[in-house]
Amino acid sequence: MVLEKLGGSLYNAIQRLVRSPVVDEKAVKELVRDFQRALLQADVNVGLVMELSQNIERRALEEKLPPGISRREHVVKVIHDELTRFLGEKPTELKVTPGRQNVLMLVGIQGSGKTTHCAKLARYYQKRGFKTALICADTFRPGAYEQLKQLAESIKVPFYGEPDATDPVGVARRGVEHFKDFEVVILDTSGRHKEETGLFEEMKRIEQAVMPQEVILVLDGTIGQQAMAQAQAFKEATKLGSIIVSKLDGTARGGGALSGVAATNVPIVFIGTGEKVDDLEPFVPSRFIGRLLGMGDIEGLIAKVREAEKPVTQKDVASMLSGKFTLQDMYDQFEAMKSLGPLQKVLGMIPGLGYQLPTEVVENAEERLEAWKVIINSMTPEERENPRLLNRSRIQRVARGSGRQDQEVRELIKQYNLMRKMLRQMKGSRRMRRQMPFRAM
Ligand SMILES: Nc1nc2c(ncn2[C@@H]2O[C@H](COP(=O)(O)OP(=O)(O)OP(=O)(O)O)[C@@H](O)[C@H]2O)c(=O)[nH]1
Ligand SMILES: [Mg+2]
Repeated sequence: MVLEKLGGSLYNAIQRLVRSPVVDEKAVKELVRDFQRALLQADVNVGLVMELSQNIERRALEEKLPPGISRREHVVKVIHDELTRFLGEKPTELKVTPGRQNVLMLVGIQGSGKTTHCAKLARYYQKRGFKTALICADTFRPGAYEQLKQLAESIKVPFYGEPDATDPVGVARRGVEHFKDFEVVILDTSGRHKEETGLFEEMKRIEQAVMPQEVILVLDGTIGQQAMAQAQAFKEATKLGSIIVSKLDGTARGGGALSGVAATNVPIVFIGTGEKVDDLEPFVPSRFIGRLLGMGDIEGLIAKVREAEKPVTQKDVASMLSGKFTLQDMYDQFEAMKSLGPLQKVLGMIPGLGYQLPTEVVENAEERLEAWKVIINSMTPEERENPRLLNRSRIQRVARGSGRQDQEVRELIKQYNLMRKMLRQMKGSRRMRRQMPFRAM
């Protein structure tokens, strides 16, 4: 929950700046301070936070404004730019050349998710039509052979391993030879602590023996500050080409991973978002930045909000807050949200809102929208404007007219009353108004 608050607080800080009547030096400095606090809490390395925030402050205060751009827009853009520059502009793709053998060697410390991500990568390339195979060169951990073998079988990817082998270098070499007609050959290695020089030696020997096209570090997204030291240690020991950040499905925002990446200059290519073989996503920096800041997919959100602006600007949220809020307004509000995508997801993109709407309102809203539409259409215009008119006999009439149960009509009215109450509470609360969707940004 601390992390959610963090995202919300940064979002609020940016919103405060966006709405403040003057964007002066003081406002920028305040924002930069909030920004630092947020990043530090997200576990980003102190040195990097300082560098980033100094860049932001300097650019925000000194740069000449591009034509047609306001100071406040410029500041928000500078923040986004700096973060993006930090993580790389564009998504980096793994270089895999069709028609020849590409050996991808996965390395990382114990339990970081190497074996799991070998299988995920195999699945990923298999789906894209590459002739793919898996090799287990982990002779260190008992059970490693079985684990990868079973994963390989579950996705029907050819597998090479030697259950009783003790020399991982030999296994790796024979495996790569065995799959010489394959295009994507993924090599699992044993887990190692960065202190264990013996195991590091093993990794280097495997690398020399099979000359992989790509050495990929699997970095646990939940380890925080240790990520930097870890990434650096691996970069020194091998020809590290790219990074996969695993376990980003939990509460971790991956601030540590950000530090690790900046320290090594090695691009993140994928993120792991679960234990299953399909839980792998190409890494998109802007999305990650949003996640790190608790702002969701910023670009996606901005685009979607723009798209959805029209129907909502007519029904101005402010006028809703000023007291009049009819059933029709509620319906329009939910309908507009639906057009943005799954309701819950959209709400999750707006920190502060997701957990301030009563969950009953959010959870089943999407499913109920269709039913609500029919029910509301069966009401008279007066009833829609003033739902208080809906007494028992009117409810029965509406239910019959819409082919629904009385209970469902009552439920709709209950939801309406809940939402109206919530809006009343929000009325006058400037903080909350800032967090309303559709007026954001
Ligand atoms: N939630 C989640 N769990 C993951 C993810 N990736 C791996 N895991 C889990 O993390 C644990 C360790 O994963 P492995 O793939 O066995 O890790 P490893 O690096 O091969 O471990 P060693 O071979 O012992 O060094 C397992 O329980 C996996 O299910 C992920 O992206 N999300
Ligand atoms: Mg393993």
